[in-house]
Amino acid sequence: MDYSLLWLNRKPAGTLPPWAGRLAGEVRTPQGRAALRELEQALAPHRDTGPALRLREEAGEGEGYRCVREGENLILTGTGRGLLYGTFSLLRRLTLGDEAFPDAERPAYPIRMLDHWDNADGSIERGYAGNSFFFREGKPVCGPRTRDYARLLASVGLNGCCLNNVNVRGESLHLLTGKYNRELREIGETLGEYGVSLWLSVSFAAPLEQGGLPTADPRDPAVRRWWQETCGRLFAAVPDLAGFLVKADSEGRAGPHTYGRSQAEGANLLADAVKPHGGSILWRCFVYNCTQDWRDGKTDRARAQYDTFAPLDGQFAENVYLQVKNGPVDFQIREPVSPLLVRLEKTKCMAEFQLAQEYTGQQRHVCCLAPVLKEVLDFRGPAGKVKDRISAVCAVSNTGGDFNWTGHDLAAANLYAFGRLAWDPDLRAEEAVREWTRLTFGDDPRVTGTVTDILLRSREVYERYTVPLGIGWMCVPGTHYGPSPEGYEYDRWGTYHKATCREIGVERGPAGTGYTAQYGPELGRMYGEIGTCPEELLLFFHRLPYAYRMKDGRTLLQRIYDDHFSGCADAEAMAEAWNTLEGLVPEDAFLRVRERFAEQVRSAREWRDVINSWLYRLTLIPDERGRTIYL
Ligand code: GCV
Repeated sequence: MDYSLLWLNRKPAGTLPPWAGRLAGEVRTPQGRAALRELEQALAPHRDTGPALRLREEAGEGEGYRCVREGENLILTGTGRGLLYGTFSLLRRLTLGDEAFPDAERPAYPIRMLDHWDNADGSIERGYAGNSFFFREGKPVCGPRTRDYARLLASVGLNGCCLNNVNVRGESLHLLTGKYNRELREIGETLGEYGVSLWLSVSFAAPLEQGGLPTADPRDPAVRRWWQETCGRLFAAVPDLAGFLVKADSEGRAGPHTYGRSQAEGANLLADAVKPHGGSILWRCFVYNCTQDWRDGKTDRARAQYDTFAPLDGQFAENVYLQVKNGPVDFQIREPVSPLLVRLEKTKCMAEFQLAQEYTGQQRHVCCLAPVLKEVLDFRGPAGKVKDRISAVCAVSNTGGDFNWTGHDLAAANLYAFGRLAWDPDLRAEEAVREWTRLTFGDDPRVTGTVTDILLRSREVYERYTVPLGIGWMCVPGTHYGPSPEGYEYDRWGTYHKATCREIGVERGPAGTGYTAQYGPELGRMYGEIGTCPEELLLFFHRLPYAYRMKDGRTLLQRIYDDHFSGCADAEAMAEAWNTLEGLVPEDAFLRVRERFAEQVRSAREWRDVINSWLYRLTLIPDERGRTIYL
């Protein structure tokens, strides 16, 4: 096989419970059959009589399962999908040697999915793990890898996948129009066997681009008819299709604003068209002015999404989910939680994370994002925790056609942890990471200890040697890899830190852009006052002089210098820690990760030197500890 099965490589071993020797069950659906097949493959049953694992399939739509002991038998009950999740849960627990099966489990959200930014030509926007396995030479493709991908997703509880890039271009535009219905149907069925629904990104301008209409105005009856007819044909031909993902009025893409209409009018147009087919619309909130003038001190990109969508709360159709990036700007290593996720009351929200490490080391650096997911899910707003308020969850996928799916072997932990937390947001980040480590590398405590330690520290280490304190955006424009402190300063994207020789940061409190008010009075006050603003976000919310004293007495500048030195030293230490695992983990994985660490260390040193030297030249304030900073 030219790819790994990741955490599914390991099977239950050692002494298994008596019921594991025999399987029995009447299964009717493709998912029920898939569950039975997984059990047969993993447990290799060898008895005809005696205690058994029995599957009882129920009718219905649910995804939960129940597990009870009857004498020496174990009975697993649920719909086909429920049986599938129950099966993977049992197998995971058996593999980990954990016999305490839960009585019942069900997922926290009905939609738990990955968004692929795959293009029809096989490339992947912000992809760091090879080419697409969904598209080759302009066409969707379905093969053994499609099924194994679905198995991987189902094994961690994920149930959806959007096949193509939200920037719908070129041949991808034809996914909507029938040209690839046969391929889509096949992919949909294959994913569907494992309970994974198929979603497609579509262009809001499709009536113009494909339909030959003069407009895509949501109020135009011909546009409405075009969407309805197109959806009628597509959903009939691709029965596993769950709906559309739409990036509108964003980064040059057309949307309802193009026609003077609201985001709600745009989303509801499509919601009406998919509704008769049981479909839903995932409508992205990533709407902001991307042609800003850096001299304009008033426009604050962080405000844009809330300003656009909050006044529309309650106006979206019931089959619309607003897809909200976890932070207000764009997947930086540290951002506050998007105010939309804590303030919308009458609209279904889907939190969007980014496993593709666009700004977090591009799968050349280890950067475990489980702590970021948890931070957002556990964040408490005025009406409760994010995890209790959202209705769905998704992440930009970090997968591609590489042997190990994620480029960096350790980046697979992000995929695993996202699935586990999407199913159960109460799980601790440490648990998800430890499970992944044990399923991937086995139970040698030297390995699990070292790998989990590397993973759990990695986000904070990356943050220190790149852009601490919430500054963000000091990366190379376009590629977003490597340091460029002023790369985005005079550009049109609205991502400025406005550093001078005296101060750095954008003031977003009441005396500045007023962004903090979007959180409501209590949180707004907390973020708006320098003394109560969490230090890790200080420069996201405030503009401060370099001489500002941090809580531990260091100056702001000294803290930034120190973070770069210590972050880089910790990256070096993580690389050394990995080297101690030679001979304890499979050699090919050891070598691949060692090579990535060499690049991470090189890049961390570059970040340290470029950022520190730039600040030293700007301020002429030396490092209090006299370390080398290049003038
Ligand atoms: C898919 C950022 C990325 C783009 C991405 C966009 C989005 O701007 O750099 O590559 O486009 O976010 O989320 O739509």
